[in-house]
Amino acid sequence: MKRARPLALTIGGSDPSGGAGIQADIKTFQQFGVYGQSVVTLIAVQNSHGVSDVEYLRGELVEKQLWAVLSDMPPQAAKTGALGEAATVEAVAAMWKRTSIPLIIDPVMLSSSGAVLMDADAQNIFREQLLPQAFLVTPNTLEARTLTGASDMKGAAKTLHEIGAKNVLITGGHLENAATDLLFTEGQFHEFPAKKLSTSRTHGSGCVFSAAITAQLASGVPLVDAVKRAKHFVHNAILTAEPIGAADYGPLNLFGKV
Ligand code: PXL
Repeated sequence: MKRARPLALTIGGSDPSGGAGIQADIKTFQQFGVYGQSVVTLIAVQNSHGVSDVEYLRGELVEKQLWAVLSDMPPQAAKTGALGEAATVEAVAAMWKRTSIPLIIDPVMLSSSGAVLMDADAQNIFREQLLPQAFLVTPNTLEARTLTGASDMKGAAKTLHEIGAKNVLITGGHLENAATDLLFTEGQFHEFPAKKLSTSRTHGSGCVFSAAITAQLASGVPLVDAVKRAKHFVHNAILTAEPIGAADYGPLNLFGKV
């Protein structure tokens, strides 16, 4: 019998310009041959110039969306992006105690233009209730530092693991000279080196990276292979990005082959 198409869920914010947030996640799921689902947590008003406003949806509405999806068509893997406020983090954390679906957590805190996508109260609940349920957490170097206080990436990865994340991937896109990612899994570090690309067309790259991993985990790909292939996908998507939007901070090419 033909294997059913995998489903993957993203829980995050809407980026109307289509380059980040749930829009980027669903496009990425599609490229990986996975059926995409989305639970919306907040609406960001943004384009290539940046974020000009954000409205958080009620935690109760997020909870109802989650239940609508999980009670009817549970995905094989799910990811979180921008969660906004504490009630939303609590709703996701409470729902996840009732499931065994692998959760990939992209701890989005700020947009590149500085909009608050997870407020201060939410960060504490996030650390206490959600992070311990992560199959994988994918902070960039700045988020890793904010969450742990550690400035060395190996130390930060170990701390995130001690908080309870099963696996940790610290993404290196914000490093100065290289874009080396660091994975901590099964007690071992794996480094994924890459040249840093000199472009500002990187809007949504963190979302796309974690979505590409989520899609593959939904398809049964082992973690290290999933990270390797996701990195390749993001690298090519940045390399082949077309000019979209008036400002320089444009989206990736999300039509790339896997
Ligand atoms: O790239 C982080 C991110 C995630 N989710 C939403 C965003 C952004 C950045 O702008 O707007 C909705």
